[in-house]
Amino acid sequence: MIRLYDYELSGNCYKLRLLMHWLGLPFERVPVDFHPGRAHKSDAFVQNVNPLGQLPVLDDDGFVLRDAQAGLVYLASRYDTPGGHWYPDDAQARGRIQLWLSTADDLTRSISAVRLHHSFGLPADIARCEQQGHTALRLLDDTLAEHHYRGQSWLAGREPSIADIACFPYAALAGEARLDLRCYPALQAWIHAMRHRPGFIAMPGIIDPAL
Ligand SMILES: N[C@@H](CCC(=O)N[C@@H](CS)C(=O)NCC(=O)O)C(=O)O
Repeated sequence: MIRLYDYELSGNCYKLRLLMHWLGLPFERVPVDFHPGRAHKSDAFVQNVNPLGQLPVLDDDGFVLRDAQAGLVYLASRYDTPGGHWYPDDAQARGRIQLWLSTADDLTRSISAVRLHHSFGLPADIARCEQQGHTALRLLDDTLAEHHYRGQSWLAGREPSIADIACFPYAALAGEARLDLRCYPALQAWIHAMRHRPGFIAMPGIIDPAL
């Protein structure tokens, strides 16, 4: 059984919940009191689960893996159907996906940091993070607009991949970081398309259009 060390409000944990849902994988959630408990920084967590004191962490029958992007690569490689679209077996597609997995980390360092500051009062260099957040959102918007002209709706191809899942949460949660998405129309259309994919699941701050 797969276990996910999880926090309901974490966009990084949500990435793995979303992929496991779309893959139809059963999993057990191990709730971690990120706020206010800071349980991810406890001695027990740092010594036994993740030395970096971060969420999410996957445990697949004793194979323990920290980092949301690493988790997406692992789960899609291990559990997607042969020929599946989440992490295609194609060198160029994987190169493009890796590019967006790196951008996803930029979104965590920028938009997630501002959101945690506004929500929980955690310290952050707001001006710098806002500027970096907008840089990443602009890059996503420009890319998606260009892809749209070529009849391609997703970040790394004609089908959604783990690149889309990795970048989705903190782009969709930008409003909670008080970043205005109105100047990113292609990005907004992509968020809409993600939310309307069959089998989509929500998280607080990202609404399920079916509900
Ligand atoms: N690169 C990591 C970053 C994970 C991360 O920053 N997680 C947040 C929760 S969403 C966290 O644990 N923050 C506490 C910290 O960085 O000390 C990943 O993608 O999983």
